[in-house]
Amino acid sequence: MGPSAWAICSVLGGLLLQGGHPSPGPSPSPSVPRLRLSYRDLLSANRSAIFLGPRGSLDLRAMYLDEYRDRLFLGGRDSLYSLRLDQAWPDPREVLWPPQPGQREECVRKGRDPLVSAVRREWAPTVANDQALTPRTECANFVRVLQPHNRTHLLACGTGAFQPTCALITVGHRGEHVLHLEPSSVESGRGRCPHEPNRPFASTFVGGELYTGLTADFLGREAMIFRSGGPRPALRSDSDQNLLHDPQFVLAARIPDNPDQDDDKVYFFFSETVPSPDGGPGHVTVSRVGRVCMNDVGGQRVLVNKWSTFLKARLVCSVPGPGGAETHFDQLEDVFLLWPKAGKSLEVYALFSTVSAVFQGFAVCVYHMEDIWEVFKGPFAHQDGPQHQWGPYGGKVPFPRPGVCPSKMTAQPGRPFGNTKDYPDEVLQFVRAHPLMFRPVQPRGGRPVLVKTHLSQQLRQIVVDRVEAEDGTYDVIFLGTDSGSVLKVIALQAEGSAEPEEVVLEELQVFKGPTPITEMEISVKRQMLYVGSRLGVARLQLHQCETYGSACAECCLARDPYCAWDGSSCTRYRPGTSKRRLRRQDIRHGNPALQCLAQSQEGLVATSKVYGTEHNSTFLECLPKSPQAAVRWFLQRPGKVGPDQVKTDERVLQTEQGLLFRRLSLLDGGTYICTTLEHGFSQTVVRLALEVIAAAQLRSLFPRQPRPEETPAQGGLSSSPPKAWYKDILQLTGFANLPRVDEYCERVWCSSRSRGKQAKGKSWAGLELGKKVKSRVQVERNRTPREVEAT
Ligand SMILES: *[C@@H]1O[C@H](CO)[C@@H](O)[C@H](O)[C@H]1NC(C)=O
Ligand SMILES: *[C@@H]1O[C@H](CO)[C@@H](O)[C@H](O)[C@H]1NC(C)=O
Ligand SMILES: CC(=O)N[C@H]1CO[C@H](CO)[C@@H](O)[C@@H]1O
Repeated sequence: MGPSAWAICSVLGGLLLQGGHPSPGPSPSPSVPRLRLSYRDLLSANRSAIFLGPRGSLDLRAMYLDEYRDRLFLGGRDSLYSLRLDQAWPDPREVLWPPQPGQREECVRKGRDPLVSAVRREWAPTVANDQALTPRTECANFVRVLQPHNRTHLLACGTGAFQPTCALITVGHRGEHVLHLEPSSVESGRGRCPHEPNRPFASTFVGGELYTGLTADFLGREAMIFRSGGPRPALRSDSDQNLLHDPQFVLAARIPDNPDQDDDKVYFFFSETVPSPDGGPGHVTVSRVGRVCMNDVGGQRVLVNKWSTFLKARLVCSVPGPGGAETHFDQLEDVFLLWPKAGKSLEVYALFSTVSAVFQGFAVCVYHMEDIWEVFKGPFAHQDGPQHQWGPYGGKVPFPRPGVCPSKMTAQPGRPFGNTKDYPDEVLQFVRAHPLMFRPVQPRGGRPVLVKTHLSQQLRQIVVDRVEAEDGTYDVIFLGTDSGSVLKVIALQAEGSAEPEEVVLEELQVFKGPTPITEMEISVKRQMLYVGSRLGVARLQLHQCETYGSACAECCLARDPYCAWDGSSCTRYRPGTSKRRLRRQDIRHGNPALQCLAQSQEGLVATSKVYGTEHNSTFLECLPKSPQAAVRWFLQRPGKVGPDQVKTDERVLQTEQGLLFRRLSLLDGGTYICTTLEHGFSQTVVRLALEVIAAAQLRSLFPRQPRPEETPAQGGLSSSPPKAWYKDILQLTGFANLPRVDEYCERVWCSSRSRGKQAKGKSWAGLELGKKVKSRVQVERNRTPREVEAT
């Protein structure tokens, strides 16, 4: 480990210590999700629905959420789909779009096939690893562009087996559900779609033109920002200047700077691998925001048909360490634009990862668009001096200021500068030589809103919803992981603390297997998240408040801004409704003691009777809903005043699932109370009255009888009480064998229910003996089957 690696580790060590609560006892870290829902939980609760296409996998590469038409468009391998959002899911329309005749064969011949690996090695040094693993499948048409062309058509572009192709897709007017490809519109997609299915790529369709950030050649080396498709000549980056260093594009979007439409720009978010900035050896990864004017038409003599307004700046997302050293998160993973209500400035939520080989960390930083504008108004970066260090450009900056759009602002008497072709050569030369701003863009608050450093999975996608709750406005962050799950998180800014408190509300396993999430779109109107992976797409409800439980305290402890206690259940919180005063919600502190005074927790939990036998093991189950809660057991002995906390030792163990007695003693009898402590709020989960049956008493009850195998199967059992097998049952009731015990008892005893006693429970009830020997307790509680499965 080099010295820099040590620095990073110690910084993060400090960070974790600051962030974590050094609380004693078994209280897990707050970044443990409060609720984990499995793939099947989500489906069975109708929280999610999945579309994997007719072949079981779409090989999805593009997704476009069209809220105007209420449609979701999907681009896969050799196919396109349309799903309706407002009706039964999925009801798809499909268009097959394979490569043009001969293209697949040519692709294979050109070396995108493992058999021609010699050629391939020579050709593909820059091809990313994941592509190299699946070369044969690259020779297909992966749809990577899906953009609204006009009211009736979409523009779609695909890799076309390494010959990018575009076409118009008829999607019909609003309310219609049609999808077909216009054969006459098929044309080359060079510059509009990358050749490769997996290389990072961004596009946006604005003002009748498509803006793309991509590598536009077969070898994947010529990185550029490209504009095409309108009546104007296509415009591209100046490749001589090396303006982009191996960029990985994440997002492209039109963002108006001010009400003057002439000043509108398209912004690109990406990371680059640049030569070490301090003149040292090697390369470093940095994240960027870049922009071009929409009314850029290139220069007259310089930069002909090239961008004349392109500028870029660094996006910084770092955590200060104890010694002043910063830990940087430099690899941009995803960007989400949080469009404001009128009068406020746009906020840019960006998800970053570290590029360090030593540890894997992720951070979310938020940038105000105003801060980005300020940086573009600031000094240009200039490389000078003996070591070619970077510094602010100190000389005279020509007019119009390089990088500004031709508009009223640039007009001067006699020199209107109506378009970039009018700009003096001097201005174009300057922008060509100084595309980088000197100052980096700092995040809001100077630090990330979220840092995750010890995750078992990686974070890939981010979507944010601004939610109004009773005690304020919260940004709910949805993070898509590489294991097919979505984390729902809020970051609370505690008063008087620089560090935000992170609350992971839910972890939702959207896809069955561990497939990386590659797309995520939110529909605030529908309160839905559309989550895409290579396999397909899932529709996921943003919230399902009843899942948190049926008690006020559970609803309150969930701290979900979408949910509140309405007096009888945990439901969606809607600000400004007439029932407002009845609503109980406390996101900031999650303190049910204040919010749920009327609710008596003790009263809600009934005492269940449990039997155990002397000298034998027994298990008292207690599964709290939240893994964040600390579990404590108390014992109320008959005749004693108050309950005492259960003392654990070698004989009595506290496990994650409950209390295990290795060998029961007659003195263990009494009422056991399992409580959870969370945010200072104590809650009773289970009350169990344990009665210990003396060994001698049991022996006298059941003399030795034949084993179950020796008795006739089915029907023969009902005539005599099944006393015979109690010893087998007792042997089996070690808690590792539980499923088998249930199975066994089902088989052996349930057939004897016909004796007339109406059985209540699944396997034991209705049989006196069963009740007595049962050592694992099926406690009647508010847990539904899916919660059991989720734990
Ligand atoms: C499942 O959820 C969808 C979307 O919210 C809804 O339209 C549908 O009626 C629900 N189905 C059931 C059976 O609850
Ligand atoms: C959309 O564009 C297509 C192709 O240019 C054209 O045929 C169609 O009429 C246009 N639709 C509308 C509503 O303008
Ligand atoms: C009273 C009783 O049935 N005790 C049993 C407890 O478990 C052991 C084996 O673990 C048996 O041998 C005892 O009979």
